[in-house]
Amino acid sequence: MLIKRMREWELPERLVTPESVFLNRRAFMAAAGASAAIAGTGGFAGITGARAEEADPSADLYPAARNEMYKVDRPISEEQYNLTYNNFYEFGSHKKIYKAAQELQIRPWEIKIDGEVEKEFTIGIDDLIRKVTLEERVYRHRCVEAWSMTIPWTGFPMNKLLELAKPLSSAKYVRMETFHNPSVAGGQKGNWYPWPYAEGLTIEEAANELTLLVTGAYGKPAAKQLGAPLRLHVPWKYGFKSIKSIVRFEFTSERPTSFWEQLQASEYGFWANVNPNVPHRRWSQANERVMGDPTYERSWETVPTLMFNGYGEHVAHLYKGLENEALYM
Ligand SMILES: Nc1nc2c(c(=O)[nH]1)N[C@H]1C(S)=C(S)[C@@H](COP(=O)(O)O)O[C@H]1N2
Ligand SMILES: [Mo]
Repeated sequence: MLIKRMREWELPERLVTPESVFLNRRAFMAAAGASAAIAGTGGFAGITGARAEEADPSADLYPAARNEMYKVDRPISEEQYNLTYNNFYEFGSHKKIYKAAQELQIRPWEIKIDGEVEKEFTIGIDDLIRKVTLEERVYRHRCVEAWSMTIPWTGFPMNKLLELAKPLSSAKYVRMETFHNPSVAGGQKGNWYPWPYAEGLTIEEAANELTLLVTGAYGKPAAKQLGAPLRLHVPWKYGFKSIKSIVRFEFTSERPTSFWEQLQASEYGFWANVNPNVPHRRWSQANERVMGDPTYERSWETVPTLMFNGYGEHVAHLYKGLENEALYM
């Protein structure tokens, strides 16, 4: 008997939200958005981040073809839930920041590539998007606060950005930075945070096939509260690594200090790989509450958290020889 060992992200099709359900919902949401715009309430448009007067120049690239390599064993989180339950401290230190985030202007949007690269340069988001091929990938997202969602991202492998950036061999890390503009992002007026938000990966992590630079979600350009026009998603790490609204990639030989690490290094480290066996200083990481999924949410059910959030087969090798580091916080 031939037994094909399934990779953890290749779980059976029947466990994924049926495409038809997803597409029907997408059609429904689009219709709801259109009627809100017509009614001039702005209510729904305020949630999606799609204002009538701001046509997204990349809209023609959506929906991108789904990469069927990446499957998960959970239904896709409800879009409306995902769009109204967010961490984006630039707009407030609570989950209901979606309205405030609509103030962010996402065009023009310049991205700086600098540090230890062959040649530093700046590129507009639309030039960048047209140099790569967008694809859709359904990924698990696990916040360090012990909740999770399952999201159909659109984006491109970060490896493509490395090809464009041409880091020197001396560059061991890439440091990423979010915009800094306290006049639109009220949270940035609070000087008790080390703005701008920053994160970092090793070059090997950035080059891993799973590491995705995200431009969209749910088959369209990303809503502002999700970190438009360009954010990271590293699905085997706690959510805070997945920096939003990136304006700079700096290549460096020194390990960067990230936003949360600077605030509280004893609780939020550089590596932050998901591990159910290593508790946070103040709570267990053994389980997670599945958000935006009616089945789980109604019952307030939690499910066990998986090592490397279920992506160990792809990434465990990155940490060989680093056993003495704080890999899991
Ligand atoms: N710039 C920036 N990026 C950020 C954050 C933030 O506050 N600011 N929060 C992080 C955290 S803690 C999580 S869980 C995810 C949340 O992404 P989501 O709102 O799309 O679920 O974004 C991450 N990226
Ligand atoms: Mo998070």
